[in-house]
Amino acid sequence: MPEETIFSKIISREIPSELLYQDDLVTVFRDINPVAPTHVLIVPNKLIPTIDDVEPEDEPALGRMITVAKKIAREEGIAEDGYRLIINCREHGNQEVMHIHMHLIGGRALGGMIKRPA
Ligand code: DGP
Repeated sequence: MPEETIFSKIISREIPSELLYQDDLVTVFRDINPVAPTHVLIVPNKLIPTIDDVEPEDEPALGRMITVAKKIAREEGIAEDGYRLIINCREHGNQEVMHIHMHLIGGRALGGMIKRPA
C-alpha cells in the first residue's frame, strides 16, 4: 500500500480544508499556498501516488477530475477567460505531495507555461 499523505486526511475530513466539492471519486479544495486568485486542487479519493502509478481501472476517476475542473472553473467565474490545469509528476515535475492532484489555476493571465533555461 502506498504511504498516505496529508491529502488522505483532507479527503476523509480528519483535517480541515476549504472544501469546494466532493463525490464518490474526487475531492476538491483550495490550495493552501495559492499562486493566483483561483487555485484549487482536484484529487482522486483513491490514493494513487503519481501519474506513473495510474492503472486502466483509474480512468473513471481521472475523467471525473476533468469534468469537475470544468464545473469548478465555471463556479469560480474563470471559465470564459480561461485557466490552466497542471498535474506534476515526481522530482522533475516538482511534485511535492505523493497523491495525484490536478491544480486548477486562474483568475489572472498566467503567461507562458515553462521558463526556458537561461
Ligand atoms: P505539487 O507541487 O504539485 O505536489 O503541489 C502540492 C500543492 O499542495 C501545493 O501547491 C501546496 C498544496 N498543499 C500542501 N499541503 C497542503 C495542505 O495541507 N492543505 C492544502 N489545502 N493544500 C496543501
